[in-house]
Amino acid sequence: MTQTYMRFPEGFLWGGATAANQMEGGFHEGSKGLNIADVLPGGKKRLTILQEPGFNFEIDKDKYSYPNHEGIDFYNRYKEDIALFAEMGFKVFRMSIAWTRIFPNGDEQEPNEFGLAFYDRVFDELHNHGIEPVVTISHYEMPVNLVKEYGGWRSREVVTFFERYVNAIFNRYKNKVKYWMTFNEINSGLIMPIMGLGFSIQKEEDKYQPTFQAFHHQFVASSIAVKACHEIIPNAQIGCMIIYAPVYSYDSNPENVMYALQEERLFNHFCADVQVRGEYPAFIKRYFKEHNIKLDIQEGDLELIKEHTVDYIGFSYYMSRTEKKEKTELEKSQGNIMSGVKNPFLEASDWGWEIDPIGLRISLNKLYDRYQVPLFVVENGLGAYDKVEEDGSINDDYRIDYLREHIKAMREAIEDGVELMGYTSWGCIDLVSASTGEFSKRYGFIYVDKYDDGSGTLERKRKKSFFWYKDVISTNGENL
Ligand code: BGP
Repeated sequence: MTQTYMRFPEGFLWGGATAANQMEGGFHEGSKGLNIADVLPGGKKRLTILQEPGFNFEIDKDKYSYPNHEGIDFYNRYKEDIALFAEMGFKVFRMSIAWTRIFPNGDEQEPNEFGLAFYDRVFDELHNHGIEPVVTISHYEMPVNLVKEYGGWRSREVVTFFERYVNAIFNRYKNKVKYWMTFNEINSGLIMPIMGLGFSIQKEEDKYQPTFQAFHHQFVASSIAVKACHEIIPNAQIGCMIIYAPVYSYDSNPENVMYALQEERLFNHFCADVQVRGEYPAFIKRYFKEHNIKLDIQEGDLELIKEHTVDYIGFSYYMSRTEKKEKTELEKSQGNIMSGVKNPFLEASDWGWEIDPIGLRISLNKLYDRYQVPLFVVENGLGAYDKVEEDGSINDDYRIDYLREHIKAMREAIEDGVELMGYTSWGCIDLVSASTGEFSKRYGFIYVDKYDDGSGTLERKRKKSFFWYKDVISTNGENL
């Protein structure tokens, strides 16, 4: 019997996802200040810097001139890019606002008009094409001044600066943006504190007290944003955003099953529990005790967190993770930024990210079972090396295969009863990789002529997947 699939629900939000620091370029145009991505080197050493203790931010703006400073020059080419998204039929476009365009140093009293005006132009252009923006308020781009002067999210003062920032953007864009998200991949602070929490760990012990204090500040900031958003833009929806990678036990040894459960709760559920359920879960209280973590919680914080929970969960899904309590160096998976062991049933991308479409169905079901709020897959995709043929075509069938299987998995999850708002695949146009700072790790439907050594014309070209995705959207997921 052939299986018949339901269509995706009417109004399903198909689109693509990006982040300001990875695409805009124009890093000092419009009085923009420096953010974290502006002072990180590109290339292989970036991942080590992100994960290992000891990095010091330098505010030498000329030291690292590539790749984030130039990105793909969306700052000047946004009209052309948005026209291409419209050609694919995008209903939504996920992007972030660079905090440093609005408050260049983060701690000013008044917002920067040039920055505000830039996003007005982008939102207007999107609306001209019938595309709704989905905006991440903070996507790995904290102002460097807040990192240097205040210690990033370790400092309570940063909550006040963030409040000023969100009030400025909600008031300015209240008639232009209906879908918001607070912090991109907030749980990334557990594995990449520089990106997630705005500070670099100097020694192993920093993984505990300062890290979780910084999380607490972000949770308070997130609730302040949710409250302000609901007050200023009553018809808007605001979500959290987490990395979700279901954790499988390597085998049925209860020791490993328990270990996988603990890793899953800490990495996948801790942040969502606080932001969606509005309270610190029981398991984290035990973790705090065992690691001697004592949070400085001010009066009213817990009430604020309880009362102002998010409307939906946005999450990124790239891979699953397989865990074992004791693992040898040989067993460890290479490249999976969340660590774990190799899963013998899965193939991996060229960067070691294990490809697991069923894992997306599992993730959607686990999240929905636990939280019962609408879900939004706001990142998913395959980073791959692309080749431009002599006739100019780019035949990225591997990307189509990856996306097709993940879209099928979403369709299954919808059949399972999951409430899914939409799907914005990551890097719908090639952009700078967050973890490696490389250009050669491409995700796009649109190829950008730009290379790791900084050369390239920045010309845009439609890949084979461009036409495929266009068909997927126009048939609301029927033609895969
Ligand atoms: C997520 C980030 C994105 C993005 C993506 C792909 O973690 O939210 O910013 O870049 O992963 O990762 P990478 O660029 O490292 O391949």
